[in-house]
Amino acid sequence: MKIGLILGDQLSLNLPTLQHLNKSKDRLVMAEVADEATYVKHHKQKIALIFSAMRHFAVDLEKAGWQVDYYCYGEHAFRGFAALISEKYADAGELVVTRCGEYRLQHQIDRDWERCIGVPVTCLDDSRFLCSTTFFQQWAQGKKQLRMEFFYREMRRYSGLLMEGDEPAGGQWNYDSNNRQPYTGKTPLPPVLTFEHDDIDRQVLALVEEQFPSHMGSLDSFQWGTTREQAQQALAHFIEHRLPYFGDYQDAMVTGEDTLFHSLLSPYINLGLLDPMAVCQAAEQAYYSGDAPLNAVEGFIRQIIGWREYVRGIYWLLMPDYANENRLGNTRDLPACYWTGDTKMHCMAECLRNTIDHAYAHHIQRLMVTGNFALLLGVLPEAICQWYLEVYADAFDWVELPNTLGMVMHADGGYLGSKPYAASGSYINRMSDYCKHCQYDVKTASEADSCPFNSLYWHFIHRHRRQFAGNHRMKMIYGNLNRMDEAKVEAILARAQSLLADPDAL
Ligand code: FAD
Ligand code: DLZ
Ligand code: SF4
Repeated sequence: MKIGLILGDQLSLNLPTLQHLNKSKDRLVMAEVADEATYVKHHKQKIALIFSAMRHFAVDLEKAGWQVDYYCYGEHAFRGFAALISEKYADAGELVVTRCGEYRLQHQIDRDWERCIGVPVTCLDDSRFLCSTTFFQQWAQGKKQLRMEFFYREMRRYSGLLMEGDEPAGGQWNYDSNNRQPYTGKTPLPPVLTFEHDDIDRQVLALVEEQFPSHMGSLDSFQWGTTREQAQQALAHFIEHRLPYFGDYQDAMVTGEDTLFHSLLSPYINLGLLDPMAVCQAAEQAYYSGDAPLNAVEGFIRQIIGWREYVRGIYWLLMPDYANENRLGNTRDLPACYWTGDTKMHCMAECLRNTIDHAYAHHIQRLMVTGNFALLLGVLPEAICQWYLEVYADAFDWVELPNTLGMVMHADGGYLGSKPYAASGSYINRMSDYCKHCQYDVKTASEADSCPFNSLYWHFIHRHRRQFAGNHRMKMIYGNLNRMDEAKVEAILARAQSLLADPDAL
């Protein structure tokens, strides 16, 4: 007999493990284990989503004729998979597992498992991505600089998505110049999709409340779908109600509106409940049937076959050294508000509320508010990366790390952006209504009530002038700094220093 271990983010019926095994002879193993549930202090909703989705997937597998041994949290004494398998399956002929999303666990498997477990281990490549790690390595080889846009075009050609022969649909690869407007309220907001909890959900929610009481968040507002069918409903809901305006309002932020026109599909895609290519095909279909404009559909598809595949490629190209990068030499810890949500900065309070209540924040909230603030403060990349890995329902190291360490913190020197995404309060003011509701003044940088993003932005630009003054994309910013009155610069820097002395007071 062979056994197949199915991990919590491998909930796909086309998983290579299932193709490799024979349902009439072999057994599948799924387990909720402390090593995975506590290697960081995951948000309660993230654990609940994963456990419930795992339990529902086990039912689907049994319905499809598989024999599944499922180990529920708290009902067994194994901390991790290796101990469980060596105790229960020492007589298995082979252990089959699809390669892990995260380096941490894959490294343990490669290093220890055959020796500890005493069973031959076969690792299969994960076919659920468009771009294999080998293809990405070949693509990256010999290039001085990697750029997502060029990778994305390769993926468009390879997938055939939005291609008309050899040409991109509409004649352009990228329609971002038509996107990214602030939200004015003219377009009605989409309806909210909710799912009823079944017995499995209720059992898991009670279990998580009992076993992980000190983890972030509350389960009262748990709204995630936990089955394949619900994930499909979420996709259909997005295509009908949100996709048409996805591009227009992709970067907008509005007080009290936690999702706007975003898809909320990342947890389902990352867990394996939705196939990324099928998601893109559904969006493409909406364009060809006239239900969504090209700027929206292209922008959405780019996030999935572009950014999502690109960050995974970077992760496997550069791990494990990547996780230790800190090119800006940051040392600070995260302010307490990242856990409490308690801050006078209205933009931060809004994004943190969304995070704490829903284990969600949309991309621009993550990048330009909570991320930007950590960058401007000079937080240690390890500390902010761990936070992002803990708090979002969609967070797995392979996707979180490049986004945080690379895109937000610029700690890798620039694989995900040729310049840091550092921004002052003006950007937040342009893209949101946050500043209207804030105690701080977004128009000033050196006064006692000045927007902290403004003062810290100029401090960041000033303190990193040796790294960035030669960057041609930052020439204008350094030109502005050089032209600023010396006394004004001194006053801004002094105000920033006082903020840096006590960020918890903000
Ligand atoms: P939408 O805005 O509707 O986008 C559609 C889909 O595109 C997403 O579901 C996702 O699958 C994909 N996507 C969009 N942007 C990215 C990106 N930059 N990288 C990878 N995929 C992308 N995404 C995760 O899935 N897991 C993470 O742990 C994660 N951590 C992040 C940390 C930081 C600091 C930042 C700036 C971004 C992070 N992202 C992460 C990317 C992005 O913010 C989320 O994918 C997105 O907000 C999820 O919400 P959505 O499904 O509504 O996305
Ligand atoms: C994130 C997570 C959590 C919280 N719990 C489990 C678990 O109990 N059992 C499991 O199989 N997977 C879990 N996961 C997902 C794993 O961390 C993920 O599969 C690995 O890190 C590989 O990407
Ligand atoms: Fe955020 Fe500054 Fe605007 Fe306040 S004024 S909401 S701190 S950007």
